[in-house]
Amino acid sequence: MNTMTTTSTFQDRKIALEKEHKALIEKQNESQKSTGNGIYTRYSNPVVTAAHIPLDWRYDFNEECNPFLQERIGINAAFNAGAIKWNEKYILAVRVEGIDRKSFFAIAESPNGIDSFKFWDKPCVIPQTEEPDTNVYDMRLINHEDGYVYGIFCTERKDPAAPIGDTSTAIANAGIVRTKDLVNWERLPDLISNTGQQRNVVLHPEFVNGKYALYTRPQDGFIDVGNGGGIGLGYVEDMTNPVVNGEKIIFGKQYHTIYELKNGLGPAPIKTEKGWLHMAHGVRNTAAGLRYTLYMFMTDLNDITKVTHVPAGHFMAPEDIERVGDVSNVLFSNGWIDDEDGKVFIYYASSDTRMHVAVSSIEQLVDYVINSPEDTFTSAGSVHSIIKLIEKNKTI
Ligand code: M1P
Repeated sequence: MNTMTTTSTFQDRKIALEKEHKALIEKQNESQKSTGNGIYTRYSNPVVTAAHIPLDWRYDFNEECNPFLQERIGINAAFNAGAIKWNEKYILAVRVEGIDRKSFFAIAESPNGIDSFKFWDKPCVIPQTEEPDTNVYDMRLINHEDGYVYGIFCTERKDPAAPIGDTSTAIANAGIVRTKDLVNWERLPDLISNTGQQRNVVLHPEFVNGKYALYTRPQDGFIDVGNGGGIGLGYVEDMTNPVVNGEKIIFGKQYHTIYELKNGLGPAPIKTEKGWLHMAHGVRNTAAGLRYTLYMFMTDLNDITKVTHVPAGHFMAPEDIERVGDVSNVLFSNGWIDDEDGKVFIYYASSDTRMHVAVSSIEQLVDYVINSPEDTFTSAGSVHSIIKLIEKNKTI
């Protein structure tokens, strides 16, 4: 072995890697310069990517063991993050996916919500139930009025009923953890519902008639929702025995909409003076595969089962580089932060690959949800909405 060469390779690579990583973490973000739609402003750079993962999670820095300074543990993607404001910091519970395809959660924090996201020292350690999770992903962080921060995520295990030779059919359910410090996570039993598999389960932040209210997304199969689907709502008496009762679909899938094939709630809703503000994803099929876009709706403050406003179509769809990734043409969001000054940081992932931020405000979002025309479900209806707007503009 040529010691001189390997030593210089190791040192040079270490310096270069550290420099590159530091520059990435410290890179400032800028709002996009286009006029935009007046509803939100996108920021130019992704806020978290696989390259943001700390180097010591990936490299063995002992020169004797790793003379070429090879990456020993590869990270494939960093996406679908839950979000919360915590001790004045903007926190993301990121779905980090290794090159071994396993996802796990890791906390990244930023001082301003738009850049400088830095991961905490180690990924989150999620205790197991008696039936270990094969894969976990898409955690929603909910600051519940009971004093706990809940993390509701998808847990996936191989379907024991899958025929021999079928090595991919799985069963999805909602896993539940809670914490008071975002470091120590108490695992509670997985959700118990009688409506099939579950993904995109979200806890409402307030008690409803003394009960925990959970938004669900029942589905018959692992990918296909089948006869299931839609955003459901059910009630749990005790989160340590999370049996969902009275589950009802409050927002179903519908023919010829952006949520024709399936939908699922994003983060926990935000309470506003006009109603609960919701963001969800809608999925439709195309010749190029599934297309995931984000949409918004509002529910009644006194009856959270009642949808009061739904602007037609998507609120946000993949653009430019967002269109491409491991699962292309996907926008997915399970985290937002409503700040004390009324600003809203919308954290969204593109194409199951990276995280972005767009900034809006409660005022802008409520205006959008209440004053945008609803879907008429026909082309003639869409034309009617446009003509109505043109005529209105003529009166100015
Ligand atoms: O690949 C797109 C998304 O697919 C699933 O979402 P849903 O259950 O609504 O179809 C999830 O696996 C999600 O993580 C992923 O981003």
